[in-house]
Amino acid sequence: MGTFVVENRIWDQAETMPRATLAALQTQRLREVVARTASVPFYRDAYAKCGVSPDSIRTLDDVRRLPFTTKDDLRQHYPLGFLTVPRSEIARIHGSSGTTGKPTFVAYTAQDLKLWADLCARFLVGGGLKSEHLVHIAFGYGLFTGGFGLHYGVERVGAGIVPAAGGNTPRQIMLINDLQADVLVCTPSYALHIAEVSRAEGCDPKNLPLRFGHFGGEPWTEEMRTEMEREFSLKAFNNYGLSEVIGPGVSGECAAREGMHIQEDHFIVECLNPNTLEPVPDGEPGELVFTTLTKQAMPVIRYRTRDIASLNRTVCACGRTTTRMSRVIGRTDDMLIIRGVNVFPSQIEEALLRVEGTAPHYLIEVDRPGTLDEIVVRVEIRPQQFSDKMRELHQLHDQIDRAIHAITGIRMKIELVDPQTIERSMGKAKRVIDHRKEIKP
Ligand code: DLL
Repeated sequence: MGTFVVENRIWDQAETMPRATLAALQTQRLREVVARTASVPFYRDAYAKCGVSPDSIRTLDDVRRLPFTTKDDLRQHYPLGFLTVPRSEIARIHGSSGTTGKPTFVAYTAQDLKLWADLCARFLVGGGLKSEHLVHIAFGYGLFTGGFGLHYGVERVGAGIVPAAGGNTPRQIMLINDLQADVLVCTPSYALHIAEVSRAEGCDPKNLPLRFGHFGGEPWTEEMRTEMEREFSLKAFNNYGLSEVIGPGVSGECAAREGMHIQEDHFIVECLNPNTLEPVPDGEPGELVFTTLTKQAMPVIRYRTRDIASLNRTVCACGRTTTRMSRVIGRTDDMLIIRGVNVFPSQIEEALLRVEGTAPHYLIEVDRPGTLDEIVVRVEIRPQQFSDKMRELHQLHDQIDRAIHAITGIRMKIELVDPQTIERSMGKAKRVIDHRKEIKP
């Protein structure tokens, strides 16, 4: 049983459906989405190859007969080759925050936008949002799904919104303070940055009026949650999503905060071994794969997220019957392989946050100067820990070295850097620079 930190509230009774009813609904919806997507040449060809038709979908397990969709498939049909409705029905277009090349676009009909707002309302209410709250949204408003997605979710619940968007942190703090916002919505790394700037300006973040935080859009750790809750004196909730599937609203934590509830009446989730593409047992990490069941403009079938997490199908203390996913522990593509060992940046972060005196700002640089991979972790020390005593700095260095070794099993080069020297981001933090990718064989 989870420990409740906020009142347990459920937005939509669909979240508590008996599993058998849910399975029947999912199967019916799966059949419908297979029929709808057959108008997309990519799926039409793929279905012909796999020998599936809507009528051949009889049970939920039949999802495994369907073809996968990857980001690369979307790229190859740039810009809107996966559209299943006439262009005139498009109500909005968003794009994924790709760091290289062109974005991948996702289209929504008016009904998709309504569904999206409802799905965001579900996790927001699960994490304590009430109509009397004022919510400060510091996500970018634009092609990125974070700003608009959360905005309409909050609006659906009936709470007030300060659409601050990203940038100008001192001004964000002024707005939070002057308007007395109760809830902060942004990436976890930006929330920590707000705390830090507030402190630098002589305002203890605890004195900000914030009481709840809904953070998502990038990986974070339990240690970061502890840090954030201590800094701001708020309750922090995790929510997950990706543009290709709908944006934020795919899953989110409830008051029990023991995993993020996947909105399974609208998405089928699978957790697969990324190499064999066979399902992994519950509780074991694998790649999450989502099929959208009800999206109209651009449904995706078995979309490979590259996100690594595990699933938990046990019943939650909150009463929801939906499967929960763990935190995302990494991506198949930011997974670093250092001298043969798989390392996720989140493991390094976990190690750093265990050591008193380090700030949650770090940069991992990987290189291969000769034949061996070399990894350097630059980590900021806290201003209050800043010391010119060599002995203390050595001690800190050794503690970090031991913590990283204990968690990842490998030794990395640690460089302690001055406070405020690692670049801050307004959106998703950049944690890894892999110079090896620049080396062409
Ligand atoms: O980041 C959607 C979103 C916005 C979710 C705001 C939550 C809040 P994309 O830009 O397409 O969409 O990036 C999706 O971000 O595949 C994950 O790797 C990562 N991600 C999103 N939420 C989380 C989270 C949005 N809570 C990619 N924990 C996903 C870990 C997350 N990673």
